[in-house]
Amino acid sequence: MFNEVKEMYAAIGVDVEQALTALAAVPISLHCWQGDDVGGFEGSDGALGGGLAVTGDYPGKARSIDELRQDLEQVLGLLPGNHRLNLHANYGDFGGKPVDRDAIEVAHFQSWIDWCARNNLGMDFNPTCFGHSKADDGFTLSSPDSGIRDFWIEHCQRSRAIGAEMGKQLGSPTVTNVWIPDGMKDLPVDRQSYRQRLSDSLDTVFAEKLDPAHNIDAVECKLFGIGSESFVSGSHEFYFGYAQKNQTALCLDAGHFHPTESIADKISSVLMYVPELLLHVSRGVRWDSDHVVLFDDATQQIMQELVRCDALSRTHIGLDFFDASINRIAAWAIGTRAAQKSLLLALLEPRKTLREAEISGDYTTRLALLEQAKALPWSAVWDEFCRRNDAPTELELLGRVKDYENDVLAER
Ligand code: RNT
Ligand code: ZN
Repeated sequence: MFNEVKEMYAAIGVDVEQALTALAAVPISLHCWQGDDVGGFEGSDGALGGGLAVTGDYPGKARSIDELRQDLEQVLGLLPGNHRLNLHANYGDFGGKPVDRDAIEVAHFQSWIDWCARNNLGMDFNPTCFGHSKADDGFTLSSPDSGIRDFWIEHCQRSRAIGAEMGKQLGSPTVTNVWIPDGMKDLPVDRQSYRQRLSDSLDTVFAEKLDPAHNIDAVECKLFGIGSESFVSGSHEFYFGYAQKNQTALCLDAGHFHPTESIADKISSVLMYVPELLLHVSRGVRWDSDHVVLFDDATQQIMQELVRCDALSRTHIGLDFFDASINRIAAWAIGTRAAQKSLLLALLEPRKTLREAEISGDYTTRLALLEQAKALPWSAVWDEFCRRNDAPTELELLGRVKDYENDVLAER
């Protein structure tokens, strides 16, 4: 079957083996927070806050670092290819002791670095500027209170240093992504001062130059959140300008724009002005920005743009969703595989022919070929990729998830 499919693609000028090699070279950064509903391991049971909300109470959630690692190992076994771990600062190994956010150190993350080294994973990192009493009034780096700002500046500075050490030890740069929840439920009368303070705080956070071979800084915008419907300090325009001026990476989260706005069309523009891109592949549904990623038009269009713009080498692909209403391992695996399948489909496009049709004004051929590409048996190529990488094929996936649920999750 696979060989026939390969010939079919060869007939339209697509080299399947080349596509598989390219797919294998793209790691997806797995977000640790799908495993425990963004809880973390600080030992406090505080509210998540920051406009983040996780709904559902599916049994089997990871309650400790060991359980989260066990689950991640399971997920990694369900994914073809080599990936990365995206860790939030509140997931440190604090040994049961209270360590406030302005006191985190590399030592608290050493066991994660070691675990990643053993599992052949690169690491990405995030300061955690939510789920904390000092973020309860809705502001962190743009707060009018200088004491609050200083606290979060210290946390972000420490996070960058930790990110750099992760990247150094693992021999692959860590993307340290700053997202803050700052915003207002109702109409502000002084948007400007919040943005000025945010800009100043970020300048202090990024003042120390770190080796880009170890740490890459990224900033993440958002249009609105729960409780910040009218205003968010770190809007798209704000961070696009900031990233451009300071040449940091820009993070585009697929769920952080107007409900019908796609981040796919932004990629070719922002990459003209910022050096690198971080993607939070996610799925917005009405007011929620974090549903499990699907193999849908939005995800396919993002991956098409990365391939068509030849942007894979300048893009870090991460995921950002959390669903507690279904098996969390399934959520992780299905969402990640959906991103990978979308990338594969993009890599299997007859790019040269499509471009020739477009440039010569033959839009009929362009449209026909794009429709044709969807109907080709690309899923046989995906299953082959899974088999070569010792991962379950599409039809085998659910059984594997259910086995783990019965053997491990049901005992929790
Ligand atoms: C929130 C942002 C952010 C978080 C994670 C947990 O809207 O998308 O990336 O989801 O940092
Ligand atoms: Zn995000």
